[in-house]
Amino acid sequence: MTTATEKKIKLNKIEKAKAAKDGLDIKDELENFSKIGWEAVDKTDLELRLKWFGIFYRPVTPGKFMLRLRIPSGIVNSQQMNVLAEIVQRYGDDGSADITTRQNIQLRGVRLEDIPEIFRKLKTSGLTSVQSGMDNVRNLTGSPVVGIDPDELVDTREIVQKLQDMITNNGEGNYAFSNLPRKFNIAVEGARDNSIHAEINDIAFVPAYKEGVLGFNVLVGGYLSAQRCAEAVPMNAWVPANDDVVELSRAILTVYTQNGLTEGLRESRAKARLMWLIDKWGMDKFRTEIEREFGKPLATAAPKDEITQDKKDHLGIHSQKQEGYSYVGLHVPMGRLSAETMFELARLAEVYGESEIRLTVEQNAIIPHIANENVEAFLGEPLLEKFTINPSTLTRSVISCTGARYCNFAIIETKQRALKFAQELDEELDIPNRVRIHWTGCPNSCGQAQAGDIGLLGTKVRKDGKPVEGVRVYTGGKVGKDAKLGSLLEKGIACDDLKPLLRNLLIEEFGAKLKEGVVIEP
Ligand code: SRM
Ligand code: SF4
Repeated sequence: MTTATEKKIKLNKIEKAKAAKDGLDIKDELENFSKIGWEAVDKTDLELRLKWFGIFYRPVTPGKFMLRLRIPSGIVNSQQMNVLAEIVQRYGDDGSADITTRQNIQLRGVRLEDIPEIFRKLKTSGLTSVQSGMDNVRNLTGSPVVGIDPDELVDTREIVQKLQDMITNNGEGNYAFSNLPRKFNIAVEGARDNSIHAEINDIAFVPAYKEGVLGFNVLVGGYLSAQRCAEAVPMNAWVPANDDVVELSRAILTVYTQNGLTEGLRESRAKARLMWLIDKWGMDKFRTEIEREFGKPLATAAPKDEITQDKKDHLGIHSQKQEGYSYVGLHVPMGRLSAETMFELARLAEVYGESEIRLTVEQNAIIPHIANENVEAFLGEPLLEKFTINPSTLTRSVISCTGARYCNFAIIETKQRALKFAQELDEELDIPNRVRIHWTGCPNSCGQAQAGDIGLLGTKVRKDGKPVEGVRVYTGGKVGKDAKLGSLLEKGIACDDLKPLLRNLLIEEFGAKLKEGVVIEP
């Protein structure tokens, strides 16, 4: 075997750690970690390898871990939600959960000593957190209204579940894909509104007809990062809506991981995402290599895809394709859940629906399958005062990454600030249409600043000679049909000075008007 040294490849630090011991190798040590306590765990196991099981050491809250689940297409049942709520409840004020920008759930406050028991409970309820962090395939996204959307083209649930089972070896961990050169995002869209943000996924399957058969065109290489943001590009491939989606994903992951070393992807973390391989090879060679691994000829792309709608946010009451039933989208401020609200979501899904809750990439929740005659009673439930169905314009669409409260990469606090700005500007302005403001605490862009109508990305700026929390401002991000990334408008403004800038932007670019009686001091 040719070693990295022979080829004079300088592995980066993370690659060296993975080569020494795969993240999945600590599976049998978790029980022991729980006994010896987090302070005694080897530093690399603690800060790195635990992430292969979705367990994130948080330097901001040492000893209180974050646990990232996998919730394919954001579909969770009430029994599972109750299990997650119980875990969070155990940690009192430290316990909470977040709905993430990949329609996933992360739990906060988790103690290492409880992990074996938590994992037993997750397994029994059909959940897993395996390979949800670091150089693995992240939560698989899909339409949050899959199977219930009257405009749906493909019901992708079975495909997405099979994809997750292939990637994670049915939740047991899969060494074939546990040492990718970098993180990897896959999305499978069955609706017309590009609810998955196809353009920012390493692989995105978007619905398209080929010779009258419904399947998917394939986009590859999309990602956001501190160094580079790239929109996914067409691979000139089409697959039918069946197991070929799983097999093509397997082929792409295999080619990516097996060529990582020789093609330089394991040298610099900043140049390791799939797009770098595509750049290096060119699309023709990339496609040929994938086709070889796929084991049969790939059909060329359908001439057009079926993404014909603007992106929906799914809030409010909507008719389902099942006659007589509705789904109701609830606004979860900043995606943050407490044990109490999680129990309530589970209860409402049981009482009014079919024990199912859906999560969205806008960090909100949907309760589907409510008989139309029960919708009114549902709307009267106390939880709907907190998680409303029609929040004011900016509050409705604001999303945010974790930020400084828990994330050590954060340059600024995000969630509280995002909500406050949205609420205050909603008080001042009448805004005719939705404006999606995306906050992200650092250039990693977990809050997808470049996808927002307005994107705010945390940075440090100088004010009165001192460094203070600020943001870079992006505008022009478009989602849904003809999605595109936004561009930089302002390279640094102190958060304290941001409100007038946002107000002016909303007035000049988004048709907002000052509400009657509102006077702004110059
Ligand atoms: Fe992210 C790293 C949170 C979606 C790009 N992301 C992190 C870490 C793990 C850093 C850390 O160890 O502290 C953050 C954990 C903070 C915490 O305690 O919650 C973190 N990312 C998040 C979440 C929770 C943001 C949110 O509040 O919703 C999202 C979890 C998704 C999930 O369920 O798996 C999240 N991250 C994203 C997205 C958006 C997306 O996938 O649509 C992106 C941009 C898209 C992409 O990846 O191409 C994103 N996160 C990053 C990056 C930059 C990746 C790169 O190639 O450079 C990092 C840093 C890294 O990987 O080195 C990062
Ligand atoms: Fe943390 Fe930065 Fe991601 Fe926000 S964007 S969660 S601050 S890594």
